[in-house]
Amino acid sequence: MRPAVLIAACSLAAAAATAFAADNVLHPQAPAGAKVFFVDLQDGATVGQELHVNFGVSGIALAPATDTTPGTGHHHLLIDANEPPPPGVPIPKDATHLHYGQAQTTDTLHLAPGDHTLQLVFANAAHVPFEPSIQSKKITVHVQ
Ligand SMILES: [Cu+2]
Repeated sequence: MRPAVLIAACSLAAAAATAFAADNVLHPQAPAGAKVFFVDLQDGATVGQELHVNFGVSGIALAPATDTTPGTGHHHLLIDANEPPPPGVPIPKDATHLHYGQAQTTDTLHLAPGDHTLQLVFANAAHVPFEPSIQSKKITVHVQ
């Protein structure tokens, strides 16, 4: 193989590797059967303004956001969010999209009285949802 051809072949391989890495980051594939759920909070529950929630996960490994191992991720809690986050982009980080990037499985929320929706979405180290999305049912709590 002549050097020019060899270089072309090498950069093709590098491009393929980069594409694979980007694919893993922006389009992480969900293992079959992976799920997230509220451990002890029922849809329609009446709760206090200080609400302790426990996040469950099965079928996929929990890891802090600093761990970029493919096939791992962390919990996100959506509070009163209209739609689950779209695939291919990081979940926003704001008052209605909480990240648990230290692999936490619990939090204490402070909610105003009234009805609120809660939904868990699992995402990778880049905060991008898996495909298909690993997400809980969106539940409603009545806060007294
Ligand atoms: Cu995140």
